[in-house]
Amino acid sequence: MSNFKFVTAEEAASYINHGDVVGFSGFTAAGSPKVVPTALAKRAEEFHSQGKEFKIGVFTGASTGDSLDGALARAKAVSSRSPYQSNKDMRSGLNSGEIDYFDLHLSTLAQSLRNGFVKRPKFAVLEVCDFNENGEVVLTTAVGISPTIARLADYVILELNRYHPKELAGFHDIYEINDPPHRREIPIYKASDRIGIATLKIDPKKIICVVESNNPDEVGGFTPVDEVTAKIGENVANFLASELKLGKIPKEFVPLQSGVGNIANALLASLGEHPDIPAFEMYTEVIQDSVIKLMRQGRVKFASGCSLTVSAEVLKEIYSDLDFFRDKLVLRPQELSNNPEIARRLGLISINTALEADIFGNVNSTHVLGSRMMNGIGGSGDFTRNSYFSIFTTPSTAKGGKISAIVPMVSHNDHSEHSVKVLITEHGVADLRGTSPRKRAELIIENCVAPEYKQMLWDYLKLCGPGHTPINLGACFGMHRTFAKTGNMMDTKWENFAD
Ligand code: 0RQ
Repeated sequence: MSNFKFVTAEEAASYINHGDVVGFSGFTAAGSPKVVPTALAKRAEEFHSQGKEFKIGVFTGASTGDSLDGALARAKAVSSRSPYQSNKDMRSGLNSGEIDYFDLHLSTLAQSLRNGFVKRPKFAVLEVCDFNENGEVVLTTAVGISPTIARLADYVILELNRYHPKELAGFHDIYEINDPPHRREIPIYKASDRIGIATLKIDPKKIICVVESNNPDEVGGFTPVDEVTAKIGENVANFLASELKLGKIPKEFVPLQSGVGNIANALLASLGEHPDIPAFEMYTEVIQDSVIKLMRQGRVKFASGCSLTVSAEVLKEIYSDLDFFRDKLVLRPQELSNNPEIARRLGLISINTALEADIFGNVNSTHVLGSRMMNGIGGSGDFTRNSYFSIFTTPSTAKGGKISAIVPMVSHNDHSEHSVKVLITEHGVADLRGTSPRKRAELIIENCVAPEYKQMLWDYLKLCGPGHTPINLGACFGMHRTFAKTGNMMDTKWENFAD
């Protein structure tokens, strides 16, 4: 029997007060606590109904499930939030200005907390599947920032989620890097290297209570591959196969990083099917359904990640055959899964999704029309700048063709032209390596833009004067401004904007 105090979710939530900063485990909806944050949202609503304030600061690994971000945002219980979210209620809260949201590269959050650049959490709420009296806990489907918040927080609340089997012990590689000036190299030389320990060691005196639960991760399913995502996947796979043939990728191949979402899931499936691409390894942050399927087929040999962001069916499959996956999967803190040093050393090919790209290869991953936050930069910047080479994919249009994903100038810049090496849409590939801005513009318009927007972008280019980077300052946001006015970029008339 445990010495730790078992309490209800409501009692655990009652320790947390207005103004506190709370760090939660998890990365995406995988491994994030469920019952404590929901009880916390209820507590906030009770306070609000009595006319009292109740808001907390929230740090997580990345996005979370609805019972965390959704419940807290709907209860208006969040004063600040970082680093990445994808919940519609949280998104509304931060876009309305009600929640102070700040976005940062996911690999940097743990050190920002340690350095005191951001507020230190008073509480850490961690989802675990096992623990012992010494405070050694087994995390569940993600590691995220758990090692750092468990060490920095004054108090730790464990959410013991019995949905996850104790046998997950051994899947995690827990390691925290030293801070400067004592930092050394991180001794990961291949995706499958393990450098830490399997459990997270917490000072048992800080564990104030344990709450039992039995809830699955709230990972949404993936939409089936459609014509556009299939074509993007095929273009990426053919491009990598030809790079391999040309000797620009070592014949043993290099590990892949792939982003989050439906496109990323679909394109991995295409890579797996390509006959000229050898079985490969992943060094990535989010391990999605397609990776597990490819592992079964022997096409993915090993996956190192920060989270198992898989659908309920796929998680069941993993849990029913843990021994098969034990030597093929490892979950690490995001400080390691997304670490620039390791991305550069292993020579990752990074593949992430853009919201929009411009004709020079600058990429916007985060803001709709320059001002509305979608999810956050996530790990895309950690990998893009430090990879062997970086690829961005995007469908060439959005909102039924009313938006061209390729524009004269991005309305927000997350990844500059210096880091973006290859742009791929369903129409083709623009290999931007070693090209000038003028050449880039030609390659992108010719190869990647949707046919209905091609002439519009060629016409834009004609409006641009001389100079290293052709630009018309009056017209460069003409497509965005037209969309804001009429709801359709196709209505753009350059004479309304051009200098
Ligand atoms: O809107 O949901 O209303 O239909 O944006 O677009 O095409 O479904 O793409 O789900 O793969 O997400 C960049 C957001 C893409 C994601 C982003 C609208 C479109 C749709 C979603 P609806 P899709 P995805 C590692 C890597 C940043 C973090 C990252 C992301 C919705 O990939 O968050 O890369 N990336 N992390 O209609 C206006 C445009 C648009 C547009 C698409 N140009 N203008 N709306 N949409 N293009 C993972 C982690 O870091 C955890």
